[in-house]
Amino acid sequence: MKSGFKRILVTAALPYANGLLHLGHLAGAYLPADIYVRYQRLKKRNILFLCGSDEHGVAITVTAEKEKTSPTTVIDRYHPANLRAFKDFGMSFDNYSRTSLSLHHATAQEFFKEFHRRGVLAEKQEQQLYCEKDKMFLADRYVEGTCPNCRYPQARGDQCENCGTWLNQVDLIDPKCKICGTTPVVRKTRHWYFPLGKYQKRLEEYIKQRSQRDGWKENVLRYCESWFKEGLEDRAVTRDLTWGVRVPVAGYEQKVIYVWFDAVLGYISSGKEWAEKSGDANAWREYWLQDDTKYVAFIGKDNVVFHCIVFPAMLMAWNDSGKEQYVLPENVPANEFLNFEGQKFSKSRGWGIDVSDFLRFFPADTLRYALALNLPESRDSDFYLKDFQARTNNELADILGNFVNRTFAFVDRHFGKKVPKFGGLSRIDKDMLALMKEAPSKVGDLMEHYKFREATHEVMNLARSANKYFNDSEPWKTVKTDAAQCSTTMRVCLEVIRSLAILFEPIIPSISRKMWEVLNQKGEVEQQGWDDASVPGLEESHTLGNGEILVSKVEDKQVEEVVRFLENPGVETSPAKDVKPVISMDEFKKIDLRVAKVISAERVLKSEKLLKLQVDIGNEKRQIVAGIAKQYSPESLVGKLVVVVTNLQYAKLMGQESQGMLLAASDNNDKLALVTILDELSSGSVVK
Ligand code: B3M
Ligand code: ZN
Repeated sequence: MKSGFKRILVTAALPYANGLLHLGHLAGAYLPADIYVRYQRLKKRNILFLCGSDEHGVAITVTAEKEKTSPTTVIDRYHPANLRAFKDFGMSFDNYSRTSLSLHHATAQEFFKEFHRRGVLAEKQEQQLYCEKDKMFLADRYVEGTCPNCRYPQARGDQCENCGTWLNQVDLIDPKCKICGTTPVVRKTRHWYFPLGKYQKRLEEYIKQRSQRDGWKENVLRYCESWFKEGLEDRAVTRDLTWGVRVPVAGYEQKVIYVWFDAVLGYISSGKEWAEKSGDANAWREYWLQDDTKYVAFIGKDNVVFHCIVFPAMLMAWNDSGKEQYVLPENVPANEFLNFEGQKFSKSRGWGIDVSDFLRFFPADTLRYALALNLPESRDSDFYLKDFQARTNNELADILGNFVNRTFAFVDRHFGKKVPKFGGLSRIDKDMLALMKEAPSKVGDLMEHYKFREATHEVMNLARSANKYFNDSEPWKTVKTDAAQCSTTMRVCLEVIRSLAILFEPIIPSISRKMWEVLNQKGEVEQQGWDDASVPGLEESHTLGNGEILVSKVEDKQVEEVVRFLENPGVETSPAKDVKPVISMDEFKKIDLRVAKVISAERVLKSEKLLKLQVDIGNEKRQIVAGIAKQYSPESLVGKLVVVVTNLQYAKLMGQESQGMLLAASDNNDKLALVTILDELSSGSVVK
């Protein structure tokens, strides 16, 4: 980091909560961001890492319509699922928020109101596409057509995902309504516009200055230049939709703020939420409102215009008020796209693999490593399962894993698991230590310049050299002929393992943790100092931990299994039968479940199946008739704590009223068991 900066703020694009994350997402923004942040933490920099779900916009409502459910149900399904996938992948966000929070709505409205009040926004009546059949304006993804820029046939109303152009929907060639497929007409509607054009000069200056200062990527600069060349235009920042942040202006109650206008502010809201959670509601200001913060925004290439042009312009507009001064991105290291087995990831064509599915087959770190070496940093790249297998087996297992294992096995056998002492250093030892010495600054420099592919190569190169050093030193010979030399060799090997654990931590944190454990070092590897990896740090005679397999190889049959899964995902993913559609928490909360104590039980006359129970549900007694006579004798139930649905409509079974329902589980073979409460609890306790 250049001097002058006192802290770092990192954001990674907020993924839409309208589907599951796939490997392409990881390679675009998330893995690079996480590697960068973990590296900076080891450098002991004051850093905040923010992300969250983007839960507005037509991306969400279209999915809701397709799944015949509500937008809330969609975001309540995908937000937790994606949070989980990120966690399993080892993402180390300080906060993962969601834009449906009222905290965020307030932030977005505050910006909108301020711009409106100061006359930054202009109201205009313009032509928009309107579907006469669906009787609505076709905002954003509700319309598709051919991109006027690159001729991609499925460009969306607001953006072409192929060339990244931010479109004006009326410019689409041959537009079609996404709901019914008919050709829309143009109609006038009123919207508020953000005058991007007015900011063009300042934006050009801003990008020039920052790119000189922090070295922006060529691909990002090219995108920006082409927009500037076209000339920036006013953009509508309201939409004729019901899902989103309400426009806080009289007469606009029926409209919402354009999703991109609220989404970028989601980064700020995520900071506010983080601050609230951390107990100091103002803590976010330290990062967002000081110009000695280095703000780095990680994104995929399709988001460049919003982060390099729209967001900075919005922040400039805010800062012009003289109020708080928001920090603008110092860099926007956008990646290109990752393809899967030679083709674009595509949800609609069902091509690709979700993070959560991939992680059912293989550990996160093997994926992190393979992706890190294959990041689409300057051009699109491809993920092939065969490559993944080769990277895991030939590099992670055969180079890193093997080096660590053979070193431990040797020290275990010949030095009783104790760190041997440095004897005299011969040439080859000095050379190895020199490589170790220069690694942190060499790799660190690449990290600072967002070159994570090369950084990963460099760290593995250190392991590669260490393996060669082990071979060339022939400790299996010196152990018999030159004990001091053997001791030096093994000490050097162990020191390199310690360094590798630190240097690999940003890339493969779980494997690093294991290495740290095997070395039996104090504290966590992520608490170490990056630069400490350049010098020996082990204590002589320190006892090592137990060796363990660091990396398992990927077998051919595992790859075949994934291929089979990809060909037929349904078979693997839904082992459970009778899976019901997802419901929201609100829907679940409608069911009143309570702990009930069985007071008495008897058979229902003439019925083989039914028992009639009197139960205590706290403030009242209920009679319940349940089909459990085959499994339970009446006596065995008295005194038991069971779970009863207390707000179900009463029913009559064999002439007996049942004032609730017992919860019971049954398997496919009609075996049945009552749901009971393990510990003593008072009747009427709520089950949730
Ligand atoms: N949700 C688009 C995307 O997922 C959008 C990013 C928002 S970043 C503020 O690619
Ligand atoms: Zn295009």
